[in-house]
Amino acid sequence: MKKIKKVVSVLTICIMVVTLFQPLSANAATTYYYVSTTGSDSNDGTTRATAFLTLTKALTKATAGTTIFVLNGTYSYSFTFKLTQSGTADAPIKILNYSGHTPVIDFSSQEYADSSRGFQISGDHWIIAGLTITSAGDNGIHISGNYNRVQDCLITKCGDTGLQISNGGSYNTINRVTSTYNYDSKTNGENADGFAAKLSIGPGNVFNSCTALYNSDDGFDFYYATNAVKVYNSEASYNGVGDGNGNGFKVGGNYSADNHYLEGCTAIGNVKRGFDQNNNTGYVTLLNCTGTNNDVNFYFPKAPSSGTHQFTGCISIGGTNKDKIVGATVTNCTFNQ
Ligand SMILES: [Ca+2]
Ligand SMILES: [Ca+2]
Ligand SMILES: [Ca+2]
Repeated sequence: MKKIKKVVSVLTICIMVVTLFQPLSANAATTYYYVSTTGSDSNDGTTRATAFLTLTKALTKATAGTTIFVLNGTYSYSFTFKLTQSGTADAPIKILNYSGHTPVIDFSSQEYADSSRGFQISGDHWIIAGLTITSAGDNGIHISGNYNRVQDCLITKCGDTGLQISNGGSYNTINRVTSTYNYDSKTNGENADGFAAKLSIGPGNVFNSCTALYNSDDGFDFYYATNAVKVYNSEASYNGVGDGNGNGFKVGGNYSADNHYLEGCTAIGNVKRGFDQNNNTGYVTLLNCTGTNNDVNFYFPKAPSSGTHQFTGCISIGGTNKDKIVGATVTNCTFNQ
């Protein structure tokens, strides 16, 4: 009995020592802050009852492992949130809606200018989820960093592309984001896409179940991406306003050879093309993609410089002008040629 007691007390001491000397990183992984329209920036921000008033204040606390919960309400900002710090793979930095809440981040007081983005993510390992982001002077979200994730957000009424990856951004994942009614009014709509991964991105960028509707330029634009993008189960419909190009999925540009992959994607009622090669000299894979009632549903008029386009299980329905399919291996598709 004595022996058992001794073992138990030794164990207790061991547990206490372990608890006392837990590495700091374990604590860092559980740091939560709250932002509320009824909060105050002189609070400590660590509970709902002592929430901060501004996201600006919460972001001054953000290091690897920080989670910032944003509660219901509209938060108006006239400047860009520059997310320059980085999380890690195990401890990303998160900006999330508080469970069941639908906060709106409103940038309508921003100047209409190329520098007026809503969130500019040049850091790595950020997660932004559950926010409505509206009326930025330029992009709602611009990503040039790596391993970031944006999901379950609505991005709308921005003065340029809703969500853009550029400048080498790599391994970013965009899940279930809707980007709609983005419109660059001063240039009569020629630039604002729903989503863009264009102008020199890095590898590994993926869009899952995203929707681009009623944007002035293109739904998805991969102009001069210089690396392949993957898109799954996404929709680009009714894009094209004013001087906008009005393509659903613009999968190339500037004669860059980028072997993009699209699976289960749908393009309906875009002013110009549902799926548009746009001078991509690489080959594009389209698996189970459908174009319906675009001016042209599938427009691939040029053979790739190497390889062949891989079109499988694709369907073209309606459309004002005929599809153009050149240099493709076509399997089980119904094109209108
Ligand atoms: Ca712009
Ligand atoms: Ca354009
Ligand atoms: Ca475009």
